[in-house]
Amino acid sequence: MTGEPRRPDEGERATPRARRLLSRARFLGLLAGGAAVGALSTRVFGLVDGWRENTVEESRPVFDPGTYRLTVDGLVARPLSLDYEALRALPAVRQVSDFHCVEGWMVPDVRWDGVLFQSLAELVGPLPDARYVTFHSLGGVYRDSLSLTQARLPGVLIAYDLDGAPLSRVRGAPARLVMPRMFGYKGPKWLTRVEFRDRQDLGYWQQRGWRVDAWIRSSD
Ligand SMILES: Nc1nc2c(c(=O)[nH]1)N[C@H]1C(S)=C(S)[C@@H](COP(=O)(O)O)O[C@H]1N2
Ligand SMILES: [Mo]
Repeated sequence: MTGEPRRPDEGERATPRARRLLSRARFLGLLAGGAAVGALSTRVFGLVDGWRENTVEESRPVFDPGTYRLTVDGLVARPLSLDYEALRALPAVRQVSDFHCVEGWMVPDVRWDGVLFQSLAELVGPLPDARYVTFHSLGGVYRDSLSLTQARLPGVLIAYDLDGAPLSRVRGAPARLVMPRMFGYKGPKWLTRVEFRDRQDLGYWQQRGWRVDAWIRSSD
């Protein structure tokens, strides 16, 4: 995982396609060796772009650029409400990381562009009691949370572009949380509210028994 300021020419130097295909092939090879053929077949779509959709909402939330707001509120000195353009106008970074779902699939070398959580936190000024952050999706069905310390780790991003293009509806347009050191369920798609709190809120999957801290490597 890397996090660095975006440079305009970076797209040209992006991870060579060959490397991505190779690591994908390795991943599929591992699956073929270690898992049932049935499990492999459910991942065959991965040959197309690597992603499998995981959406619990009955229908995917719709992003309307005219009415969309990213609200940043709760225990902060200066609450914010950003429309899509204002979000995109904030200083941006590019971050490259492997995306892991706890179900066992992953997408290597995903390029995300967006705003560092840390930059957003500086803008709003968390109050002393703000120790947790809840990330809410449009539609009110899905949310998840991090401690403020976790959210401030390098590479934690409110992402709006994936591999150089704006997020599609299925990937969570217009923005999703990316926490590259944790499993994918910690990153709500269709992000609409970032809420600073004094206690940790239980997210959608935590209410159903999944761990609050979903580090990809347990040694972390
Ligand atoms: N709003 C919302 N965000 C979500 C989810 C969801 O169901 N709804 N699923 C999570 C899980 S479990 C994963 S692995 C990733 C999947 O992202 P994808 O559907 O773009 O592959 O989104 C996460 N964010
Ligand atoms: Mo997931």
